Amino acid sequence: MDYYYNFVSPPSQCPLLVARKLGIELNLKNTNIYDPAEREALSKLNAHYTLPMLIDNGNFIFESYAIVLYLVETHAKDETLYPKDPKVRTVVNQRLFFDIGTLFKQVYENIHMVLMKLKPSEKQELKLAQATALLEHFLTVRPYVAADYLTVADICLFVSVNALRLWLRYDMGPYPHVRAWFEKVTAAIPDGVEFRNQTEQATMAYVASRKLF
Ligand SMILES: N[C@@H](CCC(=O)N[C@@H](CS)C(=O)NCC(=O)O)C(=O)O
Repeated sequence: MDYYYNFVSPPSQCPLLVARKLGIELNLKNTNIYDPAEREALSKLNAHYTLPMLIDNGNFIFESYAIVLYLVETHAKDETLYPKDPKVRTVVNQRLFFDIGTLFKQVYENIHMVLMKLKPSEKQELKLAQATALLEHFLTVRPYVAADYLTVADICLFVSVNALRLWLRYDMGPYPHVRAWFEKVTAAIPDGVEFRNQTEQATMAYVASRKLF
């Protein structure tokens, strides 16, 4: 499977981690979306021009969580990462949609301001704090975001919280359950500590190259 991605981009990181957890080896195609030639080549494969994208047997899949679900549906040996029980699966889906439509959306908006060298507005900061508080609440109810065990929702939300730390240097002090869960998910992902270190180095190198902080 060819995987077009950029390591600095959080949406590219979720399928990478899920593939790692499932023991899938992806054919990695590191892509720079800002290079005109690479962008042109990507546009021929993906009308949305976005990373990440997976190609499997002529199947072109974009949207990171669609890729994540494709990987579990096609490769998971058991159903723990994406449980089949409709009651549990609904909670996993709800957390994924919460991330893409609320938490990561706010993280992304705030990162966008950083990339523009602007300060996020009070409203943006408030919305981000509210979304993070909601994640904290989920984790007061259960040890993982959707079940009593790790699911794909934990891996995707883990990437969003990692982006909060790296891109926004966010103060996680008020969110003790999120902090404890973040360490637990790090331990549950193969080479989770290494992933954190690598994303930190890659993000800091990018930030330095753009003189953002
Ligand atoms: N919802 C999409 C977001 C993908 C996305 O926005 N990717 C960015 C990189 S972080 C991108 O490719 N941007 C290029 C562009 O919009 O031109 C997903 O989860 O895959």
